Amino acid sequence: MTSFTKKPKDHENNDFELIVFSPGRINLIGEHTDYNNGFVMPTAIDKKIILKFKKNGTKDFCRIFSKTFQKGFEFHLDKTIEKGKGWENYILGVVQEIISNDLKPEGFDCLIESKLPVGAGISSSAALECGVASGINALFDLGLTDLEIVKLSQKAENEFVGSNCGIMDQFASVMSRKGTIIKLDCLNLEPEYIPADFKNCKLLLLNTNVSHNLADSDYNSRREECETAVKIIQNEFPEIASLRDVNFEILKNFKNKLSAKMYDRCLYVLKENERVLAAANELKSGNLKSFGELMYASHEGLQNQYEVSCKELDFLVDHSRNKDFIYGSRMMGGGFGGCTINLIEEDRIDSYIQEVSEAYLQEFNIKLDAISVLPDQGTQILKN
Ligand code: GAF
Repeated sequence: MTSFTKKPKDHENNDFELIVFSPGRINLIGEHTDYNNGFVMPTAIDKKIILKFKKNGTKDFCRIFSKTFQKGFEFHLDKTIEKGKGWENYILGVVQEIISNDLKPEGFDCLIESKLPVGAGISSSAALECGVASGINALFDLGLTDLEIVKLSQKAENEFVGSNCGIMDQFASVMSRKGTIIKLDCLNLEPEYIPADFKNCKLLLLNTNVSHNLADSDYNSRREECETAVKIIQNEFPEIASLRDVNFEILKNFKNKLSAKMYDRCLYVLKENERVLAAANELKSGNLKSFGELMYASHEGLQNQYEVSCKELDFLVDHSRNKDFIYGSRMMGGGFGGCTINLIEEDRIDSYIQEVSEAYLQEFNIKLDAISVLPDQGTQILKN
């Protein structure tokens, strides 16, 4: 694999055969539940990565250029693909996964432009993986279904990148429908599409602009803690496959057999699953205040029991409290930085952004970024 910084000359031409719009995602509630076979409520948003593809006439030579990073790299399609650095691996991992599925793409060029901030917790990585998988699939008529693209992209992130993520981000990026929120059962991957009717409110993301170093390893260790707890419970209940099968009573009986931390992690997951189910009903019934209270409760669990928040996120959530025009606020995504998601009355958004940005700057000397988001369609492909 070779890296370069100059955009290839023929990437100037507008002769790309197809354009893929691959969205980021938000998650209203249901954090760290996906890899425990639980429930989540994500959707794709109107901020996307745009990927242009064309065949380049070779059997196996591929060339990628990112307009955003002003960097590119080229590689050959091979059974074992050499690892690159950072963002390159999300692409290389997907290509490797496609090849190991015995599919036979040929050489291609790909030009990428991202409108998604990296490290903000809106899943630029899943958008990149799914965008690449969808583009190669369409360019070479490989016949992968949307769900296969979702699973293949997650596997690339797990095995090639080494981040043990669940399925939520890839599922939301590909399968979302405009104007709806998905209530996803991660056990059977059955989505329910709920109209995103937030009345006089909007969803506002506040990006802390911090992403703490240990995010990946701490994420993986949370997952391990849950899996170890399941193994301990399996000693007495072999039929239990994941935390999804554990109820509050069983968990209570294991309190002395699990470490205090492990017990807290599991308790959080069980409660968060309950909150997602309740939140879906509140959204369907239009009870936005109750919906918002569940968001606050979710944050509290993530902060104190699951311990994946950080002081910047906590500050933003605390700052939003006791304001009658903000119904709910919580950290979103894996944690340790990134964004909060806020359900806020539309006509108060501008003044709140100004006020909270000043307070945040004063507290941390960091600029806050506000991102208004709309629930949008999953992956879209335009053929030239
Ligand atoms: C990250 C992961 F990629 C998701 O699978 C999910 O676990 C999320 O963190 C936490 O809910 O975005």
